Amino acid sequence: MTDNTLISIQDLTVLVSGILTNAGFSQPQGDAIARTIVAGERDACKSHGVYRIEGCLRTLKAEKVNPVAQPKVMQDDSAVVRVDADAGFANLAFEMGAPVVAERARKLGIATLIINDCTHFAALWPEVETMANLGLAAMAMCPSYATVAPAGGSKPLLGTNPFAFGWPRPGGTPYVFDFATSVAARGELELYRRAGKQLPEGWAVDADGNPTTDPTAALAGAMLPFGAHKGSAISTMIELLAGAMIGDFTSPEALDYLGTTTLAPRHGELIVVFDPLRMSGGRGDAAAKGEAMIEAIAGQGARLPSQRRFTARQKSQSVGIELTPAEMDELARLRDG
Ligand code: NDP
Ligand code: PYC
Repeated sequence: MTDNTLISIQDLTVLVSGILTNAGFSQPQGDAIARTIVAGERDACKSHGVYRIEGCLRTLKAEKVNPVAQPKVMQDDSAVVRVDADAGFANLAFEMGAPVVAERARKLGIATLIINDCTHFAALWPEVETMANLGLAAMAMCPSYATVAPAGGSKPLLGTNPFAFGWPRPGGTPYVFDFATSVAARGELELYRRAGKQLPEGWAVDADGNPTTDPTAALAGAMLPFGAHKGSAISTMIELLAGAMIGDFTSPEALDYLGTTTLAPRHGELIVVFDPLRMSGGRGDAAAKGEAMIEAIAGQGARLPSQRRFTARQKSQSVGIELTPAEMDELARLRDG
């Protein structure tokens, strides 16, 4: 028996949205941010769940995000759909752009959703899962702020630059992965620090470039890319495609703009959407071939990415989201204060 509380997805969404709108976010902004935060908590993604509310409020207080932003969707007949997020959080901008880019991808086979001038504090699986639930494959990526040393370097330059991929599966949950291109998300380091735990080796270096397992020294130093030169190159690609190419901040520019890593980062986001039906060009059944590959992976006993998340989601949907007394106290403090 624990002292944990079970709260329904609906009740937690109303509570989080209320905290955000009381703080000054418009209803559409507050609702979209709340949906994303609660989806993270529902899926046991603690590093992007209710713990992020405080960061959203800090970013608002520092006047680094527009709480009443009205995103504008811009489209022509090309494959590029652009949403100007109006300096707001990315969540509402994505929700507005998603049906438009899905329609474009169905028409052209491939389309991109570019979100400019947004603040992004969240995971990227909501983006690719939304597309997969519409029968579309998608890749999503964005820079962050400079906190990661390139392989062979020792100073923060790259962001933790997340990359996500989604593939629709007939009649089931999609194949989705979503990871930071650093060894771990920065949110994880902060959770280790709060828990008073040492980091695993190989995650970070301190401010002098020496390997460290102390989360405080790591937060003051640099995180490391996953997979050495390979993760470093993928992270660089994200800086180029989802920063330089779309006319938005790279991670060092985002850090310069903010002047701190304690606020949510401002930059852009790139989502590339494919219609597997159109892309296969009649050369076989893409969905069936995809299923054969995914089932063969699972058939070896390997766990599919997002499986943990989908299991957590099922539990949350049936019994509610489990929050600790400390998390409930924090929510009450934010609501009342
Ligand atoms: P994890 O390492 O926790 O997970 C990465 C992916 O791998 C997930 O899809 C996960 O599925 C899957 N996975 C984990 N373990 C296994 C396994 N043993 N076998 C198969 N698949 C596995 O993610 P990170 O810590 O790198 O990133 C966490 C989140 O942080 C991401 O959602 C990312 O988008 C977000 N982030 C956001 C940033 C931003 O600027 N907005 C910056 C950096 C990160 P499952 O979830 O089911 O465990
Ligand atoms: O967890 O690395 C992270 C992160 C950075 C910005 C948002 N999330």
